[in-house]
Amino acid sequence: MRIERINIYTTALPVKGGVYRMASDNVESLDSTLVEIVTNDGLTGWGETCPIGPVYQPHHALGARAAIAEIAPGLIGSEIASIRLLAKRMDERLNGHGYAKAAFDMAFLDLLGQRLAVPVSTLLGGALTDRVPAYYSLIVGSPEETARIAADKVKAGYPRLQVKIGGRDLEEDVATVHKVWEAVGYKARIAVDGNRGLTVASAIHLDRLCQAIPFVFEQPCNTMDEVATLKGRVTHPVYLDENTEDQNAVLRAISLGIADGFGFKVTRLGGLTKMTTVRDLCAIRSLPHSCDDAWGGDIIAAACVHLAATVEPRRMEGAWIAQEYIDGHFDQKNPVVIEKGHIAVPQRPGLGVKPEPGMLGKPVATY
Ligand code: 0XW
Ligand code: MG
Repeated sequence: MRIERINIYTTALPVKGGVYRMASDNVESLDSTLVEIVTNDGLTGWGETCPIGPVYQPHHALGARAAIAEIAPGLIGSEIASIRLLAKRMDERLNGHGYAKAAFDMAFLDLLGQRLAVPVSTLLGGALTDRVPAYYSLIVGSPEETARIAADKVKAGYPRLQVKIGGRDLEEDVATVHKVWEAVGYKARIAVDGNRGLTVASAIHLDRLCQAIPFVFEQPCNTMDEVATLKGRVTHPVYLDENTEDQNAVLRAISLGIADGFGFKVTRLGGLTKMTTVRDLCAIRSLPHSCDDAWGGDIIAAACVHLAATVEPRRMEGAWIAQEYIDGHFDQKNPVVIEKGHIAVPQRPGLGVKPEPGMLGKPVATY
């Protein structure tokens, strides 16, 4: 099975409700890039990369497409058999830019799964479950409104909530965390996500002012060095998200003992194959983590869910997919959907999802 053609598509994913508010940025519409690999035996494999704007992490949609343009011509004619060989070929075309390579990695696995008639979760080591927990991300909002939505989402079946804070007065952040806790208590696990927006001083204050509330503190400060200074000074477990820019960053955080868990993004870490390495490193130290991406449609959602199914359930912090914040699906017959706060793992060969023919319009590039 050889790569005959690669088509690149773009599509806008507007935010349902108008705006997605985080400490680091407010976004209204996301620019997703899809890779379709067509093989000589007529199979198609899909990949996707969709940074949540250019500020959230050091990746952006135009950067993804520029990187894809460097890589794609060098893949034409390649055999889809060894994922490692294909990764090497990509590295020979371009240094770094894992978030663009991630889209190809997804498409390779999608093709290999279809060829071998197994779901991608099998290629990632094997699923431990056929249904993974999701979590709901509560954007930065007033304490009352955030608590109201939190209670609704717990009623709808979400086992975990992520409360966004930062970019405003400490008082409002503290009140929001308290109100959410009063509204949901032990009925859901809570992560409080600063999205890099807090100073070390504010993180310490928030920790003390919310002492008795059992939450995990996600990416409170901007850099890994700032987060490292929290060790021993805060009582809540600290998770890293945005700072895990590649596998080496994860290895560094684990070996320094500065992270009690992680919010992982599949494309930021360089794709599903690279994610299996950090998944296994986390397993060695019993570290919990999520299997998310910054944003994306059904292709990214399927990738996150296949991976999440391979994580030991006690350490699985959920798979976040953008469904609650976008309208519609790429795949209307087999969409990836959240039901009662959980997501069924696709059982069809490969990723198990395909954009409806023609829905993405004409490719923006073909190789
Ligand atoms: C909740 N997320 C997974 C979606 C947005 O991209 C931000 C992200 C996070 O945890 O920071
Ligand atoms: Mg986060």
